[in-house]
Amino acid sequence: MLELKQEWPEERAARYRDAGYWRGETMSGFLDQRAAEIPDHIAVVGGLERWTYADLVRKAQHYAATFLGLGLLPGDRVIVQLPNIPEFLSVVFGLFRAGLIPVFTLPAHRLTEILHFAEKSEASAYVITATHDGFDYRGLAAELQKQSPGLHHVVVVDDVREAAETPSALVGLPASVQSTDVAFVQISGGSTGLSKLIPRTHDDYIYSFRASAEICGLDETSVYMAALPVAHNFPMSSPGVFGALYAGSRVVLCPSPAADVAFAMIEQERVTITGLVPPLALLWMQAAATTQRDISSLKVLQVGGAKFIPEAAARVKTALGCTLQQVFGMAEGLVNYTRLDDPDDVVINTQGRAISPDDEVLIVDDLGNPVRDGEPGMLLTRGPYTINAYHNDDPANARSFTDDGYYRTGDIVFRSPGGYLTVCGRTGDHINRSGEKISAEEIEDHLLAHASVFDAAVVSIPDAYLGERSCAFVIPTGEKPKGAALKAFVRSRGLAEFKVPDQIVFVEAFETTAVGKTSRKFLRQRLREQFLKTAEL
Ligand code: OOB
Repeated sequence: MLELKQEWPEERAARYRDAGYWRGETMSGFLDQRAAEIPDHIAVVGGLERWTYADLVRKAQHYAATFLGLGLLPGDRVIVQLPNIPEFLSVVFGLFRAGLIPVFTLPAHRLTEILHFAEKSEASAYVITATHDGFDYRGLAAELQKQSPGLHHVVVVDDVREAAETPSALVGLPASVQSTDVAFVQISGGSTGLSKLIPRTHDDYIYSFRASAEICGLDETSVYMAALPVAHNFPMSSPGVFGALYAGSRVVLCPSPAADVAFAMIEQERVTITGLVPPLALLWMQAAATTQRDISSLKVLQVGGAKFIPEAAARVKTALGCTLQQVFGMAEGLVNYTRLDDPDDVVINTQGRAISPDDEVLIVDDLGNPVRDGEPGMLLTRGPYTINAYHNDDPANARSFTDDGYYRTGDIVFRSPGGYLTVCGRTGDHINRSGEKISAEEIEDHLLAHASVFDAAVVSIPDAYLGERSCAFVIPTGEKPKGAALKAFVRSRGLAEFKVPDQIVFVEAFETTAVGKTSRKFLRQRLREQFLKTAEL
């Protein structure tokens, strides 16, 4: 099994320790500490469950014992595909406690994606809920096991839930877990081809959410609600459920980000802070005008994952009666926040500034030379919680990191005084569809697998609601297939629904100058421009 690691050059690691960012804490360790300090404080609310910090630790112990009882060994990787239910936390903290490595996936992922994660991570177990949103995860698990022989165990939380009520033997933290070890694996947005695996260490991740919790003013009186899928880095750690637990706050797991469901939760639990992607923020603002629910407890609405346009950002305070916080982050590390006491102008027009004084942010032109403040350029970064390598992916590492360890974010930004960043666009060819990232290349490859597709190019098209939607330009081999049939074909390849092209446009040919693998980027750009020109007519 290929070792999972994430290492910083010793000089930088020493600096981060000296500065007090990396404190030697572990995921299991911090939760135990909180449970010792405030055992009876409510930690997690969701579904019909309401757990104290002591309950959460006990349930995590039970899961740790369950996993080790299956014969899993510390260091083994476990794919976790769970929605926003309390068991997400008992399972994940159970895995941490057992020294097992969660590999986080989204509930929307399907066979092709999970198979890829299972193979890349060499996972030996898969944790699911039986069904969610009408989808049968047991069926997916059965199919997965057929195709991935190394995946020996499937744990369905519905089957162990009842047993979790009975106290189990206390499972100690395996002595082998160090704060410099990889704690879990996150999944990249996948700008080129398939998603990459992002190993994060206890030290680096805990620093990012501890500092985030401070920036967001969380304490034991705060109530953080996860409305977005909790496996995503934003609701997980910015400050997310982990930051909230670190701060001794209450975590509310909302089963859906729909305004009616979420507003009921806000009213019931007196939620003080939550995070959304821009399209949902627009819907919430609309719904707030007529809601019967009392959402006055909400003090902070975070918006991130995709660009929030200033016109919409300016309306948050009046529409929802709370402070807006823009969040610009990435699963690879760097997270920027507007601060809660920033002037309106900064909160509305920028995506915030980095968490750490030691986040090194470089904005460079095509030749790699730094640009002046106010001028757009490519954002490169390194720091105490930004990774230095993806797992098991040399080509991606060669592309994504500079020789001196900067991560090429692919984002085009400009910097204003005080280090605030405004996102203007990106260099990569992915579609940011309502915060969900779709790799153009990945979808093109699926389209090309269809017998009637001679060539395909997938591009992002501006969309008033989604921010961007995906449009596939397709050259048919002979007779034109139906657009709906092609969409169904992509869906049948076992992909998350959000990756199915929103629109399919058939064309006879691509400009010859723009064809060929190396000029794919140019082709996509030309197609987008032509589409937008005709759309304006
Ligand atoms: C978050 O993480 P990822 O890994 O799904 O996506 C990262 C990318 C960024 O490189 C950028 O292209 C885009 O998403 N992005 C934004 C943005 N926040 C993220 N683009 C414009 N404005 C923003 N506010 O999306 C993520 C991770 C942690 C916290 C928040 C978001």
